[in-house]
Amino acid sequence: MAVRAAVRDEAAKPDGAFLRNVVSGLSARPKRLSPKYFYDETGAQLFEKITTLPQYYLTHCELQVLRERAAEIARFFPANSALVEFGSGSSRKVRIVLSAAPTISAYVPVDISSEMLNHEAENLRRDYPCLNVLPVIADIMQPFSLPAAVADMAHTGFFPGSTIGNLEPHEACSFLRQTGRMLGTGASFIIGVDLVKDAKILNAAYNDRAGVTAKFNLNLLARINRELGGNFDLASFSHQAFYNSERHRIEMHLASKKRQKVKVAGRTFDFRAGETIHTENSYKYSVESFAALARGSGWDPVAAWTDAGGKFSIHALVFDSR
Ligand code: AVJ
Repeated sequence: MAVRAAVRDEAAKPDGAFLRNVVSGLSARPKRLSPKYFYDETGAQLFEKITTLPQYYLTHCELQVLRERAAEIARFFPANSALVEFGSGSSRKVRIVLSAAPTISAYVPVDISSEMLNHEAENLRRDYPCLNVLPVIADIMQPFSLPAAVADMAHTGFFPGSTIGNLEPHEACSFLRQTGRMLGTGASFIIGVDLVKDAKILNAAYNDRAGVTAKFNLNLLARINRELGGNFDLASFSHQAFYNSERHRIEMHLASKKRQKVKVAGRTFDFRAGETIHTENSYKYSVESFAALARGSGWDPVAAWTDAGGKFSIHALVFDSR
């Protein structure tokens, strides 16, 4: 109970970091905003809807690999170990792992969005009564402490969804190093990584016909209006997403349809017609290029599985701090 109370207090704090990111990002050229702020309650719901779209193959393919390889993945969870999930969101994927690996005695979901975190923690406590569920509200890109209750256990990281693709490759490298130090020598890490593929498939996944991805992108402006007193007119910005093949990444932007001024927290920002705010990168790797990145970050890539169509990969890494 004490854990849940602490979690609620943390969530009530106004997020000064969000204001700072918005002011510095809208003052920069080109303008940019961090994708971690997509996930307020509305954004998290819109993202869940994206994962059900037929064009958004990432989730379907990753679930297929998790189901097919659950027994092999379960071997990376030693007896009485703790599973630490980075950016947990909905618990659909971790349930497959928990059901296949009864050796897991503690589950530490880490997420920046507290609503979903607490809700999913409740459901998991109900469905896995022997599991110690210890949620942590934190920005996974910043160092954070593991709960004291899991300090002496073996740790296995779980980072599904290709969220690591939001990072620049050099940032992914520092993230992996930092995570290795936190999980400890001998720890394993199970990571979902989206693969480079035909640009048509990639572009379709980020430009769905129902317009949910557009809503998800525009919700960032709505969130600025709600939380930071902004006056963005959502109708005068449009969703843009395209594959940048030189850099192996999907880029998402919000483009101003006209010349305009927008106010946020008492400051004015000017937009040229067509000027964009860069809101997200989603890097794509080959199985080999990701294994090389892991190797360069202190991890041994020991296994990699893909779905039948070769669209999505799950890697198993073991930390070896030479
Ligand atoms: C959650 C970061 C993996 O990059 O595919 C989905 C977010 N953005 N549609 C991704 C997202 C647009 C997603 N990640």
